[in-house]
Amino acid sequence: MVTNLPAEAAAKLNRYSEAKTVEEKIKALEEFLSSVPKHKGTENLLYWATRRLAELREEAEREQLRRRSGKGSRPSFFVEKAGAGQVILVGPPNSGKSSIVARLTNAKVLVSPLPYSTVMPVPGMASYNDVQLQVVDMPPLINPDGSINNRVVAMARNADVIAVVIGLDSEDVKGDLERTLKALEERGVAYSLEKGFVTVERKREGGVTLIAQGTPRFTERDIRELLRSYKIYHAVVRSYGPATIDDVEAALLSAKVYRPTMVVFNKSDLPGAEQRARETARGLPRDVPWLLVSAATGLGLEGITATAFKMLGVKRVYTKKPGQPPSTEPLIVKADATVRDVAERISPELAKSMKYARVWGRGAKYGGQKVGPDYVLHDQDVVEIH
Ligand SMILES: Nc1nc2c(ncn2[C@@H]2O[C@H](COP(=O)(O)OP(=O)(O)OP(=O)(O)O)[C@@H](O)[C@H]2O)c(=O)[nH]1
Ligand SMILES: [Mg+2]
Repeated sequence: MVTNLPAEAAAKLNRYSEAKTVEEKIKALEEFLSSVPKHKGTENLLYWATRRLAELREEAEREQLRRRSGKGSRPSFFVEKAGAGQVILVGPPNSGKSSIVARLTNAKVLVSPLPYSTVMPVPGMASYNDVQLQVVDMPPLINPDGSINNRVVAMARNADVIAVVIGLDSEDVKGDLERTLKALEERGVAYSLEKGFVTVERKREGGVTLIAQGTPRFTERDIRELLRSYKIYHAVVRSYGPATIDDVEAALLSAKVYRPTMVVFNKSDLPGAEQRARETARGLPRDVPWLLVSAATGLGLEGITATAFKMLGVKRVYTKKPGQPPSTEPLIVKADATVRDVAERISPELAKSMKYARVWGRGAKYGGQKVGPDYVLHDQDVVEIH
């Protein structure tokens, strides 16, 4: 259903999109909400806007806490990112989240047979080859009273990768997984692009372009009409899976985010566990990989860091100077990084003055191949910039 937004509300939404600080965003969104008429056609919009407002308010509170941090402040629930990316462990109580973090990192975490033993997130660093990943132990996603822990959701929305941890000793493994994924989805964390997801990138010119992967439940014309009602005339809309027009509205409010997600079935050491995991995993979308691990024996745990690294879409690049061996510490770069990007990381001057580079690695035709600044690097390439 296409929302017929009054001009006033559309203008307020634009103010929200342009707002820079959290405070400005909150104010703009409050004004937007009060100017949207309440009827069937605006139901979803109101839902997403209210969600987003709650999230922004939490963000503001976090920022305030951080500013006040120092003596006497209560510990913050929020965990600053470190290393090449943040992987957070999300799931039902007792599934073994703390046990996994204890195995993968040096962090001091509490492992206990009692449910709800973890009450605050605890970060640790895990190494994958020579890359450091942050792995965060979390309290259970769903509270004892059945409500969703908002602060866990806030962390999930900010994380780089989500690992959903399910204990194979549970009486309802399938239900545990479904409830966890549903709670994430409901709170605006899309865990699979195959379920439908949209991004809207505003432009200055060029009209509205739709780039669709999968089969969206709307036409290019629906999109134009919807965006026009928001006074948006130039944008690139990317749609994944069976996305709906509601997903477009969620995208306008940044109320829905996609977070690469894997499912970790833990306690595979128990009898019959593997069979249960296989049956449960059958319904998962193809872009949600699953793993079988045991925090008790250590089996399969390195798969968590390896999968996270793949999902982060980063690469390790080793730089070297002519006549010298490559650096031992890699530079962590984005998946599509070029030689120029690497030069930029070393120094902006080098990026400007560089002529060519020599590359050793998987993509190179021969060791020391001469390439230009636009050459796209592979994981573990060695680069020498001239
Ligand atoms: N058999 C077996 N038991 C495990 C395994 N991993 C964890 N456990 C046990 O499961 C119980 C819960 O482990 P925790 O790591 O505290 O679970 P959690 O997910 O952090 O629990 P909450 O913090 O309450 O959400 C403990 O008694 C662990 O010893 C495993 O791989 N196999
Ligand atoms: Mg725990």
